[in-house]
Amino acid sequence: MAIPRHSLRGFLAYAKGALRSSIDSSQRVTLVIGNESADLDSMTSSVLYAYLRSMAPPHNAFTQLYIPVTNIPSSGLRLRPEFLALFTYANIEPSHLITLDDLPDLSVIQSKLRPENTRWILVDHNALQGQLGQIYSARVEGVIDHHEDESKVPEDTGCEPRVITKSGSCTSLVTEYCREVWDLLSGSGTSSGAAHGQGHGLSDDVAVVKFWDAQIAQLGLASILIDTANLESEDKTTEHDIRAVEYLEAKIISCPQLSAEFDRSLFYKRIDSAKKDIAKLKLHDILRKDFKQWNEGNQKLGISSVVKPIEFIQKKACEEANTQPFEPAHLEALQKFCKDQDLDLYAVMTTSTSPEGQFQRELLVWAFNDDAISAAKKFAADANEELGLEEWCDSDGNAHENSSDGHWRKVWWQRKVQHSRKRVAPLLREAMQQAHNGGWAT
Ligand SMILES: [Mn+2]
Repeated sequence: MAIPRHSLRGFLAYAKGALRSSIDSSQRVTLVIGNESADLDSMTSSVLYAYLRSMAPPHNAFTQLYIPVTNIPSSGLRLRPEFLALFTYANIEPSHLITLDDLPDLSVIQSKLRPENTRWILVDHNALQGQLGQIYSARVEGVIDHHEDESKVPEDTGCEPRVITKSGSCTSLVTEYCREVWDLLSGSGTSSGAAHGQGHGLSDDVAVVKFWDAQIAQLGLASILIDTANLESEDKTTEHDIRAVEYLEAKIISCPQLSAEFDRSLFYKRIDSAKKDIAKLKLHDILRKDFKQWNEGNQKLGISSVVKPIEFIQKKACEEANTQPFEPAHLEALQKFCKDQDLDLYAVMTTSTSPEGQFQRELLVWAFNDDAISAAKKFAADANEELGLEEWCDSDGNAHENSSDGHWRKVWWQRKVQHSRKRVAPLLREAMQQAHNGGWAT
């Protein structure tokens, strides 16, 4: 039997407790996990899917309960001010979110959470990375994603989805996949029996369910608006996003407590400015807060996405190192980050707005050994046109290409701004594979 209808807050508390007792008593669990950058889209995709699916699981589901996991330790939540801003709309707190801290420690996870007792559904990625991937990849039996298909999830996923398609936000695809079930649930809210006495001052169950629906709809809506710039980015917005926004907005508008107040653009602006409010964070945290890594052969690639320009990184590093502006403190900071992460090849992708109001991207690539240098140079040559790479100069007019001590580093403007890490990562990985196969001589 499906679990009764809860508020999101109630559901997360229930799921967290159920996960703990399933681990303690070696019971089956179904985990819905976003990618390791744990951005807003990954978090809301897993929460939305797990929440709706748990209220109406398919009849042959592995378990009735679907547990949403945000793919970072809970300490990472403080690096994501947009999460905190959004949580207030959904009446949840950081402690409600289920994170890697709620899974057994990696050193013992295999014995405490036996692979055969688990089923994994991937949202916002389609290949389970890192140690979790090494242990549980064969237990992945469902995916909803908008990244390039790595062909790691089996073609036949049984009663779970295998949806990998282009969209601005993965949350749009989750919304689309679940909307039929959600409509049924909203219609049957009065018979759930879970909606009594919730203290909202609402007189009937229908109103309570509408309020819960509106809370979760705001959670989903935030990601889609962030990922498509309030549906205004032509490069990113797809039909999936437009339809999902209409659907979620309708849920918010039909809730009497919220309909009068709700203003989509204002809502977007609030979450977006929270996301960009990273001035208080340490540079190290800024680099790791939206970070992804991959292994190609014996080489490790890492890419940080940063919502501020390189100039911001330079200033931040100088402040922290207490040096004069424009001394290369940021290079030391970046290099230390790479060392900590044990990277052979590193990229920083920045996004910012020009003084004229244009969306812009910079790309820094840094290779730390000969193989990585071959790959980086191959990438620079092959991807030059597709990404619109153009030499970047700092405010003194100096280009930023450096080759010394067995390193190579270069910074570009990426003029084809439609290409996010979703495209840049595969291009770098391809160059690494080809350089590794000896197809390129330095
Ligand atoms: Mn995404």
